[in-house]
Amino acid sequence: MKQRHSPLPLIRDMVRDMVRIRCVEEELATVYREEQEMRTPVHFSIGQEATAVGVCAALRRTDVIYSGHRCHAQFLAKGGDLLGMVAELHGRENGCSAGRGGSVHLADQAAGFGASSAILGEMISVATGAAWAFARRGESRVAVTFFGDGASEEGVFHESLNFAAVHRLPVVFVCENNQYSLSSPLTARQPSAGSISGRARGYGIPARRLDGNDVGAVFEAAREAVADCRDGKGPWFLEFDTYRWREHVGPDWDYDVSPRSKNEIDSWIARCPIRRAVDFLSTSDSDIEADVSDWERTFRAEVHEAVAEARASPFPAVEHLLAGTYES
Ligand SMILES: Cc1ncc(C[n+]2csc(CCOP(=O)(O)OP(=O)(O)O)c2C)c(N)n1
Repeated sequence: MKQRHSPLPLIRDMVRDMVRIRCVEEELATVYREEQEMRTPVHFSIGQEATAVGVCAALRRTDVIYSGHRCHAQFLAKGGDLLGMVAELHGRENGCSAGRGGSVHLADQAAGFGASSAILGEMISVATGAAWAFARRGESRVAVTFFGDGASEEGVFHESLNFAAVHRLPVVFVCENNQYSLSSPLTARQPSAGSISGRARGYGIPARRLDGNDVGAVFEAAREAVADCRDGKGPWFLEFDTYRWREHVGPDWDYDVSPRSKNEIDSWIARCPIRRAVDFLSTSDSDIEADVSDWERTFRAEVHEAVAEARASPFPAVEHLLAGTYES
């Protein structure tokens, strides 16, 4: 398939980042199934890596992103600390949320990953508030919120878009439209007329709907949106069509146990964002296939080291149970 023309070294870097995320999630899925060490629910983004990587490649470290339950890919793409994430999934004290939050409550302020939350749509409003703060303080920073097609059905989605449009806030709304909310397909939940990005246009927000498995196209769209936000011409709305390969929550495949048929899943696996970008590069870059294999070895070893270190780390002490809560 055709790839947009971002600079080739950049596409190479984005391939490396996507491979890293794929390796981290695949290895975590394997050890999750084998061990009972991780007691957090996990929502993997395997198959959706291009949206996180393409958008984050257009951001500065000082820009801040917010996400929902399916947040590992964005956390890593923004530069979040791998051990902090893996230890958090293990409920350890050195986890990025001190072992209190699990996989749906990641945070890394130094990397510009503000927060994630499993309350559907919640972070859309928090990102809008962060963008308001950036604008009021005159800071050249952009807030980005990632959410699914299901979250666009929450009331807070509409309130936040309207508020951002009225105040022209530097926020990019990124909808990862993976076609399902749990096992409920988009076609059964939303009217056939119109689209999610069309609703954003209804609030006067410029919006684009693109192939979310084309990392170059994702990056180019994000770059334009982020530049406009930095110039005071925000907000922007980007809807990316993509697909998660595994079950909604958990490490397994869900072939034929939901409305998602094997044929449908396989047709999306054939559109793998990593394979597509590698195929595109390999016409002019004879080293890319070998480099991908090297990266895979390196990243799989890296995540195993992080898992071992997390498991050797202490759980939060009982006497610190209330640390970080309003009561303390
Ligand atoms: C306010 C709220 N309502 C319902 C849920 C239950 N819930 C968790 S994930 C989910 C589906 C989310 O679908 P989508 O936003 O498309 O994201 P995806 O899981 O497909 O990435 C629902 C309904 C929730 N967590 N919060």
